[in-house]
Amino acid sequence: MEMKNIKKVLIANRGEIAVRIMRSCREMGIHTVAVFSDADRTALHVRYAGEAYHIGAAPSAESYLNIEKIIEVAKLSKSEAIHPGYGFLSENATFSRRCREEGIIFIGPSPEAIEGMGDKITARKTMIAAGVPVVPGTTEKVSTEDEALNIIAEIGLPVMIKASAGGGGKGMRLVKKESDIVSSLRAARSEAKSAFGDDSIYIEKYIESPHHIEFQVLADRFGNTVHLFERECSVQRRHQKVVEETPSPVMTPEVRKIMGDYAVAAAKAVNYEGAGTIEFIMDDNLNFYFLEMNTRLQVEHPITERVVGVDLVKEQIRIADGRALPFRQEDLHQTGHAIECRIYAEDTDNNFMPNPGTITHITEPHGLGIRCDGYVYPGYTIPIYYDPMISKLIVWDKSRQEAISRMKRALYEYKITGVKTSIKFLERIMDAVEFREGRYNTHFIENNLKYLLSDTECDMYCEDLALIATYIEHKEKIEKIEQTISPATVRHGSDWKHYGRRYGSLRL
Ligand code: MV4
Repeated sequence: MEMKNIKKVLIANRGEIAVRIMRSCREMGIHTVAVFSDADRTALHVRYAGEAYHIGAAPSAESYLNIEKIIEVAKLSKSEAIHPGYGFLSENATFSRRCREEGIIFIGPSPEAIEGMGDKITARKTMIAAGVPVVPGTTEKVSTEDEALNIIAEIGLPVMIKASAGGGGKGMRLVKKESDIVSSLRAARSEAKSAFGDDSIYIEKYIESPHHIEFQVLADRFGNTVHLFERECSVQRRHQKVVEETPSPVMTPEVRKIMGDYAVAAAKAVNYEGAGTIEFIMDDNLNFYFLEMNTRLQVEHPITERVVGVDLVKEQIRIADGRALPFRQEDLHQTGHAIECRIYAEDTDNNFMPNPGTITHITEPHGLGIRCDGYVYPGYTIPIYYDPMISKLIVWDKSRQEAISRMKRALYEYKITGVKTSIKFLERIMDAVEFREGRYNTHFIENNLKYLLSDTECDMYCEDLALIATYIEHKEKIEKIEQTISPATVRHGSDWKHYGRRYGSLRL
């Protein structure tokens, strides 16, 4: 692929996303530069890159968040561009601006677009002006308690009090009772002040039991903006996504078209360039509202890549290099169904406590329709300093039901020892009736926690049943054999272990 300027990219990140980005660079003939902390000397992204530079101590504040150090390495290594991945500096307007000042291409949006969407009150105003539906609520920041009470009287309880500088669920307060309004307001304000250094707050009507549906967008600098359809991200726990899928099982072609057009309008409203995500919440009647925009590549981007057939990282790099999008909206279609499971090193039975440590053994799933984006290897120690995600397992098949079956098969094949993982928990999600029928919202995990956490009665029953059945079969075989052939054959007669495993793992 012919490039204009970008011949070498510094990846200002670690873990699976650093490896993911380098893979696309390699296919494009672009050299890669890794940066690493003390905790990541032996990490895969360091081994994979063409060059690697140490940038500081293990805590991210001293390494992956050190803007000046990373810029220094970009210059030293003669990298023309920096890809920030997700998390860390990916939505940091100062970083985007410092890159611009230093003549380094930031593979992401302008500082103005990051700031415009980072401030949620500003984003709401911009969306209202662009005609994009937002949740009913305030259009300006709420300064006084009287103001808040008047607004709440108008829109009615329950409401969400949100920090303008927040996002992703940080600095939110749900208010159900009139007597809680003033105290929640004060708590939200002081929390926002200490967390973000900005106590601006706004109020929205609370949408009960919503779906989280987001639209992927891509925009080049020539005014071409397209969407790559939706991702259903309602399977989440404490604002941490667990399973994502596309298409959304609740979406209709009509609503998809309307929401897609709004997603494009939202991106255009901030002169967006690059890859971004427009996040909506949707109620059971398919009413939807803009919530926020994520101005980065997202963790769950691979399901869109699989169903739409676009390498989002390559497009990000091409856009940042000043090239036009190679497709128009009418060229893009969804084919089949993709699901992603996030595999975490965590103890699901112990309040999902992170469980970093040394991987002793790992067998990843393979075969038709499977993608496993990871970064660990046998003997690797998952550091305590960062997010404990081990990998993302993405499957594709023609239909949703087939994709679920394939995910179950892939999770069955996935073996990790040394750390506790969320694999069993994910298997139970795939078995849950509400999930299988596509009838779930953002409360799915909390509503089904008991079933999802422990070995269910059904599991126990089936395993017991399998044991009893194989025992009976074993006895019958022995009896038969004793009647007919010599006793020496008996010991080969029954494969109880095989039967037990088969019935147990299929949970019939
Ligand atoms: C809401 C809401 C209900 N009503 N706003 C959570 C993350 C942040 N992006 C906004 N969030 C929500 N805002 C109103 N007016 C419910 C949530 C919400 C949520 C949204 C998306 C995905 C998961 C969620 C889990 C709990 C609450």
